[in-house]
Amino acid sequence: MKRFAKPILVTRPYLPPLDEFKKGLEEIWANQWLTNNGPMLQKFQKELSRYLGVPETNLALFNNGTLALELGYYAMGLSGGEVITTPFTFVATSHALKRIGANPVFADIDPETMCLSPEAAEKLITPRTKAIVPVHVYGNVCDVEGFERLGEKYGVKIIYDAAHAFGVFINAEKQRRGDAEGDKVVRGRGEDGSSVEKKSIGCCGDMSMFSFHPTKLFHSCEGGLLVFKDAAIQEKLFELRNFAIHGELSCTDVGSNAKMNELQALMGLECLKKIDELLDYRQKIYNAYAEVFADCQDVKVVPYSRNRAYVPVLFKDFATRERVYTELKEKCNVFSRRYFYPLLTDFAPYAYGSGNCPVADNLASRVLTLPTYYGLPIEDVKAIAESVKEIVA
Ligand code: T4K
Repeated sequence: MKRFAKPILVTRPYLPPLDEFKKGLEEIWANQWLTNNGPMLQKFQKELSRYLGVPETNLALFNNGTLALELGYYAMGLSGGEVITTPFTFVATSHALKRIGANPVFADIDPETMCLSPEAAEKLITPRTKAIVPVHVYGNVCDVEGFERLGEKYGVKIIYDAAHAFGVFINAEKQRRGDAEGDKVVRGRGEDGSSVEKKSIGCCGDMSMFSFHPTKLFHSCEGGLLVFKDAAIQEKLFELRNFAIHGELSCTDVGSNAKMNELQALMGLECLKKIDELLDYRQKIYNAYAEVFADCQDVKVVPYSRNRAYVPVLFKDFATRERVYTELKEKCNVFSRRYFYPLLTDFAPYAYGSGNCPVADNLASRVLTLPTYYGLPIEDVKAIAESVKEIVA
């Protein structure tokens, strides 16, 4: 079992070449403009529009994913209503609902994709339901067609937490919006990781949120992006992210300060230049883990992430998962994470939903996410996988 001299963390952020970043800093210095819808932010928005194939009118950038969700939920009118969501996610998905006075209702997940199950969600729809919030957890794609059907049948909004799904593209013909809004077809990746012509996952449903936190495969130091179907909502979102003030004399709503600043936008622009390489490297890491685990019955690699944002593996039971987590740390100096354990319903603010999601409960107790990031040597990946095999043997 290999013990690494330096700790191997579950993830490390990609950092662009410092000289390139400095050129951008010089531009910011020359502009003497640091935030409040500056030129770097405008440039970032344009580049994201091009990369995702979504018109600029259907995007809004924020200073982090959590506030993007909060203001997105608010703008979609979810306050005071019930919202069906998954307990198998990061707390931000639900915190943002609670903070605008919406009530999260937890439904179980699909045993394969680990994303919210449309069938389980449908059983919980009531006249008070205003929306469903599925999460493309780990970059695994939800049953977007199933949720589209629910949205149409019950007249509820479908808002995706796509925090993990930047760089995920799905079949153009499956997109609700098709080519009607002039979306460009851009480079994406298929289920086997190959490059294909597809369109952004962010185009599904009424709204999607991508997180640009440094623990994500693509980041802007901190940041969040909303992609929405109805361009008319953009003005409201721009208003809400800037206190809902208009000039010096008017304020029309209870807005927040959720503006992305110029340094964040610059980091995002520099990382975006490298996105294909970042995605390709993650695929190589995934392949290396999958190859080592191929002959091991006791470790199941979850294969569904399209962007390989995370490498989740499942063990036969809770005790084995806990042993692997601890021994990797203590014997190998490798820091895996138990994303997403405990379930949200095991946390005090959401304990009212406890016990209703047996599939999520089971998977959360057996899952571990292994280190993956740009630059993690493939031989280290193989050594980590071999250690895991030894621990479970
Ligand atoms: N929805 C979902 C489904 C999400 O997963 C998230 C965030 C959100 C919404 C909200 O989006 P944001 O508001 O964050 O944009 C992390 C992240 O803080 C969080 O962004 C992320 N999900 C969540 C899944 O993971 P921690 O507490 O696990 O992060 P931390 O600080 O322990 O970092 C993880 C590893 O990365 C550590 O080993 C250290 C390393 N690291 C971290 C940072 C920040 C670095 O090497 N460099 C760094 O700069 O929550």
